[in-house]
Amino acid sequence: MTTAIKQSNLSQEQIDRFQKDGFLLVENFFSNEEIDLYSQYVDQAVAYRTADDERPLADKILYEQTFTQCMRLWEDHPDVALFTFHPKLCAAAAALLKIDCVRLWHDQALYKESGGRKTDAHLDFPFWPVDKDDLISAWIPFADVGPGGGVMSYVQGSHRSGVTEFADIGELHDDEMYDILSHPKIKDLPVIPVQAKKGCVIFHHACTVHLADANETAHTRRVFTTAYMADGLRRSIGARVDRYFSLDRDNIIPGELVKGPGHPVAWPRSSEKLPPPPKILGPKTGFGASEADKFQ
Ligand SMILES: O=C(O)CCC(=O)C(=O)O
Repeated sequence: MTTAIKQSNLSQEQIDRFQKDGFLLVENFFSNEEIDLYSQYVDQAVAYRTADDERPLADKILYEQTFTQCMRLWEDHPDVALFTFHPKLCAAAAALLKIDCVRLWHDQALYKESGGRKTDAHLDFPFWPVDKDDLISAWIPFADVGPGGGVMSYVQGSHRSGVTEFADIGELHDDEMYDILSHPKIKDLPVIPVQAKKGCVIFHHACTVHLADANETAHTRRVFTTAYMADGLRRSIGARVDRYFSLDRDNIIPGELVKGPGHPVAWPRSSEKLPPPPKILGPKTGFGASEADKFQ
């Protein structure tokens, strides 16, 4: 833990705040030079993944009107892996979760097009079929995100409310939309908008309720996110979704430990060498389930 705190450059005060609030804005986490370099890699990866899709926003399904999602970019774009497994970022995940070892859960680009709808309020944990909620996301914008540009908001302290209900984003799972902000244990908690400057990272816990505004600007809101999980989590038994691409691919059945090529150790790593990517790739865009066949 102490090495993680040191390598992440976080203070004890920041770690305590994350534990209390369920989210943490860290300004100047990356230098402008780092973001310029990594954003080029992610832009190229997203361009490759979306090259065959010429649909205007209005022709997309509601979920896709929220953002263009490209998951597991590190697997087919080795340059992006430098970002996903950035030692300072992975150490910060371990330090904030107060654990000694984290694995990668996933990375993804979330590009909210100009005119893209709001991101409905939700928490991540019910989307991810694991038995405990020791997971954390890092939300990394490639340019300033200000009012009208898809700003994120977090419900302060909601990760400690005990609420783990599933709230869908843009009818992804065809569920009826559920306004989690009106949940009796959530409705009186403060909703905190967090404007983001280039170079910052906003961390949030898997049980923190969060949402984003629509993108009313003329530009795509380009964001990369990474999620890390405590080593030792198991695939949940009786999860609401029985298919999950990265777990099915590594033959991890309910009750088994989550590990393997799709979920390598992200921190600590004994060598500079990046983990080798899995051999089978998932869908190019979207949340996906067992859709490896769609990749080609
Ligand atoms: O970027 C967004 O609009 C939503 C992000 C989100 O839901 C997440 O990072 O978990």
